[in-house]
Amino acid sequence: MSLLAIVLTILGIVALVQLVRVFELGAKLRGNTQDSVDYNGNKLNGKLWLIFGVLYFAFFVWLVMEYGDKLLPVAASEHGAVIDSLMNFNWVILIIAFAGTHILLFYFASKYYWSPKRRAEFITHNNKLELIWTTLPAIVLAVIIIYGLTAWNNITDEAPEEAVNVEIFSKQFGWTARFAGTDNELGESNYNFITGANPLGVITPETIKSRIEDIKEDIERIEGNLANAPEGGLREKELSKELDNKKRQLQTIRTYSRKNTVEPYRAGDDDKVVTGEIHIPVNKTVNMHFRSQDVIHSAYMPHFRAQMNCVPGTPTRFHFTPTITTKEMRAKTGNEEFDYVLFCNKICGAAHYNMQMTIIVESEEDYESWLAEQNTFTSVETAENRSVNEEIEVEKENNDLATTK
Ligand SMILES: [Cu+2]
Repeated sequence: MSLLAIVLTILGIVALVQLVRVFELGAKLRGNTQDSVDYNGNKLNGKLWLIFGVLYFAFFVWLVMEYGDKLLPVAASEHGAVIDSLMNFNWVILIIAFAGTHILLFYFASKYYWSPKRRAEFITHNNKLELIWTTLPAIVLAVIIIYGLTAWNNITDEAPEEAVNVEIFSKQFGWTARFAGTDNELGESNYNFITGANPLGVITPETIKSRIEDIKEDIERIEGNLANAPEGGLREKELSKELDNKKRQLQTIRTYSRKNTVEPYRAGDDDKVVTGEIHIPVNKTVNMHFRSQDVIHSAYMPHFRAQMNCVPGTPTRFHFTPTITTKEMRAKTGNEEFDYVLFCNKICGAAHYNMQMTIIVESEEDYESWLAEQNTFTSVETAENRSVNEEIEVEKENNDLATTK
């Protein structure tokens, strides 16, 4: 069937070419050549340009009226208003330039169609014109860039001290948030500490201890397997490679317990780890810190006019002040189901569409009581807490001994 289709297509093209040749031959016999330009035909084309121009602008106006409100939703953050006026300012300039150039284009095309009564003027150079069309765009562009840079510098400035610190952690495919707790300080974190129970790799004296224990167990297991593996085989090679990796990881984690005091790692103790839905206070600056476990994601919160890439190995941040609560927004939009949303704006893999998180903006009191209900990071392991400090000290001494040896 496909062969038949190909043959038919080729035959069709050949027939078309022959048909065109017949027409050309016919025209030649009648004494018409393509070179001769017809005055009436040109005049008609000129008029058609004008009609096309009118339809073109009518289509533009229709597009704006039909889809104008499908652009960004209502801005719900302090700097959102700045971004919107910057955007509108650019739109005004664009529309003036677009309308001006296109009106002239259609007007000239319709007016200066070919006529035997006039000759085209031959202009090689015009200083005045060159000056106008170079300086005017230069001034307009300079204004746009200066306006834009100033707005951007203000938005990306340092967050104020009292800002609420929240970490947004991304991985394929979901978000996990961490709130700094009562000390408003996010505990340190490192990927070497990521486990099922500690998905964000937060470093606390407890996680240092349990990680060291886990890895020691792993090493013992691998050493046991290695003893049983046939000598010189592939299995032995793989196991010794795995053993090297584990030993290196242990070394890295031990550097955290070797520091003079483990107190700095107490900041992570009261951190709250939240998934699914986060709450933030209205009219208070939220300083978001972004991390990624695997690939580049992009945290996008269109209502807050906020977007920041989440890059593995490179923490990023963005701060903003929400100005409208979820409740107010529901009343404003008349949509009882309205929710602020955080979603991934980088195609990061098969379930990219699933990377969404609801954000609830509420009064500071509501936010505080919500936060109090969330689980503290260490609450799961509190039973064996406090005595850990001493154990880590012992571990530290052992390490020091091992190093001096
Ligand atoms: Cu993603």
